[in-house]
Amino acid sequence: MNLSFRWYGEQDPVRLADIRQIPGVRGIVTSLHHKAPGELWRRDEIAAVRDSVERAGLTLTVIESVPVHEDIKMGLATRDRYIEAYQDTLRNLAAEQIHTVCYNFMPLFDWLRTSLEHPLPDGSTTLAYDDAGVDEQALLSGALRLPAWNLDAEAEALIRRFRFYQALSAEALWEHLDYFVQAVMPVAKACGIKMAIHPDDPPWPVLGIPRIVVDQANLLRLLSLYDDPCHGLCFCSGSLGSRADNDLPGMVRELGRDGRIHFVHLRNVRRTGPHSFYESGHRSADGSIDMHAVMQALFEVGFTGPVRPDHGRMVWGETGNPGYGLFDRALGATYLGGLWEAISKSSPPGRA
Ligand code: DNO
Repeated sequence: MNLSFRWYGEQDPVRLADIRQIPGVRGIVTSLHHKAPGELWRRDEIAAVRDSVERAGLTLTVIESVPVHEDIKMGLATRDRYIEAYQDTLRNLAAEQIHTVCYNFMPLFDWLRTSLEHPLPDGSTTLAYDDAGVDEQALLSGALRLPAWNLDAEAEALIRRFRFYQALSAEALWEHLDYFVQAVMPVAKACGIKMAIHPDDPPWPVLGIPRIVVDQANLLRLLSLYDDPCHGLCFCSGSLGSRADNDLPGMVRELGRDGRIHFVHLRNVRRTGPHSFYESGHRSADGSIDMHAVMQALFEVGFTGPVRPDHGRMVWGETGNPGYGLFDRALGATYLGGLWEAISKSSPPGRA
């Protein structure tokens, strides 16, 4: 397991030098955050980010993400030009020795929460979601924003896209995803890049907008669209685990046994209803997910790739990007590293 940490670039209040001091963390997960979706990433721009990570004594393990332009998700005629840019960006990343790329296929909003400062009894705050609290107005007016959203559309275009997706069937979204997969995976395969799709978060349709990367059946369907190891998954325990019917260790065993899990996000959630949850601390005891069982399954399928502690709570008065402070994610990293050490040492030699 290659313990890594997400860094939002030079704008991130968490510095590479801080990350370097977290026990066991040597990998960095980042992106070219200044680039708009659909824009080509040049080699010199990629090299500059990689070099700044390396100067800090760390290694750039994963690009999260190369965002997929909305026209591709909407299946518009203009998508081909953005797909070409995507293919060239992958070639440039490979030429700069970057071999794992995360992306998602969520219409418009990427991960979504209804509260960014949900108070916990210990005095920390966390991110929370409740279907009942999703406010269409707040989403469309820009009153709610999360760091992952690359909304390049003006208000009017945003509303138009929103209505477009509400009228789009899940099957049509599958077709758009398939079109993207068929165009991009041969390039990824040829240049030695592992593509890791992130599940939808939350993993169900929101406000009538379809979400399809949500459970084991759909993940298997997705993998079968292009049956090659380059076309794989980012297994995110927090996203998938916000649904009680997702058996996470079972999913790791099923989806990971042929080396199709390329990247893992580990965090815990406390489910508070069928479509509501808050993000707890990483420990199994704090949320609804048995983190030990998930890691045991990863160990058993021989997973050795990059893992990052995902979101953290805000603790000790820290402020910063929602979910992406330093302190609680660092606690998560040491906890996960400890679990992994215990699992590896208690397993018979020869296993993973
Ligand atoms: C949230 C993240 C997601 C993820 C993208 C991948 O914190 O896990 O925003 O980066 O969905 O494309």
